[in-house]
Amino acid sequence: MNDHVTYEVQDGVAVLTISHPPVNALSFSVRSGLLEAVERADADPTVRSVLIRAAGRTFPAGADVREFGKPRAKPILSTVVARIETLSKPVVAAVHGTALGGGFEIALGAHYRLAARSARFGLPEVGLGVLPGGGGTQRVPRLVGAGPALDLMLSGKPISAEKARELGLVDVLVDGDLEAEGLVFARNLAEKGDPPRPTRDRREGFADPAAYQAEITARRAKVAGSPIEAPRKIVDCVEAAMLLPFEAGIAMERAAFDDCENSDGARALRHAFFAERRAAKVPELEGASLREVNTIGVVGAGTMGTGIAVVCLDAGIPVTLVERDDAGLIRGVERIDAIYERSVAKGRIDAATRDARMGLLTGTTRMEDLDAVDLVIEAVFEEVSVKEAVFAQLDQVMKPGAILATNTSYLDINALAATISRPQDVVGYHFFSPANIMKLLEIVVADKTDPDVVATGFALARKLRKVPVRAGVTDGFIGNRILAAYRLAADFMLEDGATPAQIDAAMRDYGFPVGPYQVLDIAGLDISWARRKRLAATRNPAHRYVAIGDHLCERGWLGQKTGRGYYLYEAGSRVGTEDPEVLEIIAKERAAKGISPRDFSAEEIQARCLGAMANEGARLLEEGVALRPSDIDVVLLFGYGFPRWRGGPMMAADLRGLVTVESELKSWIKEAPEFWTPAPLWDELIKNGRHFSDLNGD
Ligand code: T1G
Ligand code: NAD
Repeated sequence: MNDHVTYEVQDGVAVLTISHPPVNALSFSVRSGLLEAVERADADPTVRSVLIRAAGRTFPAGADVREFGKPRAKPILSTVVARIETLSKPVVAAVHGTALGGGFEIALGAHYRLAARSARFGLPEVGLGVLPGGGGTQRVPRLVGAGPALDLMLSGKPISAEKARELGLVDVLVDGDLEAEGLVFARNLAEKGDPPRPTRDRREGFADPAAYQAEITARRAKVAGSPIEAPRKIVDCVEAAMLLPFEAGIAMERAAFDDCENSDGARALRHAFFAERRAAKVPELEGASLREVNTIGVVGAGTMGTGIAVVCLDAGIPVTLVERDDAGLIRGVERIDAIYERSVAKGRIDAATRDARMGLLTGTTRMEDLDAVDLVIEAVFEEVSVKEAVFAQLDQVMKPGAILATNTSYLDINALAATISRPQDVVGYHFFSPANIMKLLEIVVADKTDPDVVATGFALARKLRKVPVRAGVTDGFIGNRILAAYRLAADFMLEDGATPAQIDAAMRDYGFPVGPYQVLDIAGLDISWARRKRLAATRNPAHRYVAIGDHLCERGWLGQKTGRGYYLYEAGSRVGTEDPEVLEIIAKERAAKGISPRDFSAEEIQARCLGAMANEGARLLEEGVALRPSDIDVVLLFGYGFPRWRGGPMMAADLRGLVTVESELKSWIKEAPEFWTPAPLWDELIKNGRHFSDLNGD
């Protein structure tokens, strides 16, 4: 036994309790403690049955992911699970919380499973680029067959205890005291002389071999195109479960796991898992006292204001929505209502929930009605004068200590804060469109922002089920700064010979859902045009500038909303076709600059776009706008569709090799020195044999 696994015999039942907060991850110490305890129970003559349970908030939520990528200390999990399974006395697992991955596999090693009705069971390993490695690919199919087993392993989504009971993965649901009921159950087994029931010997799931194989064939076709190996390995292992002897299946699972564990995809997905959690750890949390946020005001009921209002209402927070006039207000409330109608129609919520949430919404055209709210989120037009006017009004009406947040995409929040009497209460809450869907929330900290205001923002983000990332003030904060660099790299290639379709296809191949020009047409070309016009006065004339986008906007071609942008759109269609007139405009630009067009391979297009993003990321780190590289990755993963299995631009640079990426940047310097010159951070890391991930702080 050790600090993480205790052993106690109660009336003939050996109670093995796992305790390794916060989620009882199956670290080396837990595995070795568990194996020792199981061995002891088997040898202990006073023991007639065994109960495995966990202390704290959950049964083990899986292997300790922090141990991945390192030499694995023995015993490995499948050894522990096998020892539990082959015990000569019946073993009962009592599950509460989230039994995920290795935790679920421990329970499958037991002969009987009791679960709190609120418990959940899942095999999320695919989300980490691996597969169940503790025997799950061999034991689950034995109980439930190929279909449900592959649902669990390929989706990675947890199921409820009821569903697990229905499938035969759980024997008893418990509403009362789980430990007490577990003890009684284990004691009764001994008294009745019920034998161990090794899962490896179960065959309920193989009752219909033809259906089983048909499921395998169908799923194999579905995962054939997966960018990572794990889904294909999962199907192979589940197939083997019915075709091979148990131990051979286990060996195959082990080999498959080892193949995946250190793949780039798995390393990137592991990085994303911890990056998301690390982003919530910001210096302002230290010693912070959170401000109460029980009521929220939203000013501006347009695209963003309405989405933000829905996010708050979904979290059960009363919202006061302010618009300039009744027409704007009615439009806004109708939009919110429509969002909820769609959710009811799709069965995501029921009518009662819709009514309850709409019941928390108050609409007004009077800014004074915000005098009692704890926090206001401003989402009016992206114009300095309009925002300053609104903040001046808010400064007048809002109570002391209230928080004034702006949803601006680009504007200088320091300048905005300086226009009112309480700059310490001003912060940026940069949501992403559609705000009720996109998980990312950039919390932009201005020079005078009070640390409590920042800390309150991070706590609120959790309540709003958003992924918060801290950003400093600069034009476009983290996400839109990186986006601007990505687009500029693309524009340079457009001018030098590529087409929008080629660039978009290459970035889709890389893993983005859509390419940069498709995104522009979806969001509208006018937003970035407005930014270019705003920056024109301060732009260095020596810097390379691509005017193709301007020429399209000057013609009113603003994207899908105008039926053409970089692509042509049939009325009502969201699928663009190549536009010969756009290609002509591009050709004219080249001719005007004396550029002879050249070909770009998909690989070069991807390397230039990723190089540009990582280089801008390095600059953001040097400027202190981003706290750490993994924050930049989280922003791109949750706000810009960056493929999760690539890890984000900074992780992608690490995986590709900093020397490789830096030398590519250097090879493009002559084309636009101000843009392609590598940030000094590259050299610093390379000469010290370090990577961006070494700057993530843990
Ligand atoms: N390993 C290590 N640390 C973990 C962990 C894990 N499996 N799960 C959570 N943590 C840390 C997390 O980093 C955070 O740390 C703290 O616990 C709280 O987590 C052989 C190969 C369980 C649903 O994929 O989905 O088993 O930031 O903030 O929102 O077949 O954590 O406080 O320092 O997420 O309440 C499979 C992963 C592993 C589950 C709780 N298991 N975890 O969510 O808290 S692979 C998983 C989760 C495996 C075997 C295979 C969630 C949660 P810190 P949290 P939460
Ligand atoms: P929008 O034009 O759709 O909505 C703005 C709304 O503000 C309009 O309904 C307008 O009537 C209202 N408004 C203007 N002045 C007002 C005032 N004085 N009082 C009350 N209401 C007023 O714009 P949007 O796309 O929702 O953008 C709003 C803000 O969010 C901008 O700063 C924008 O940069 C930012 N933003 C937009 C997106 C996006 O994708 N659209 C994403 C992130 C952030």
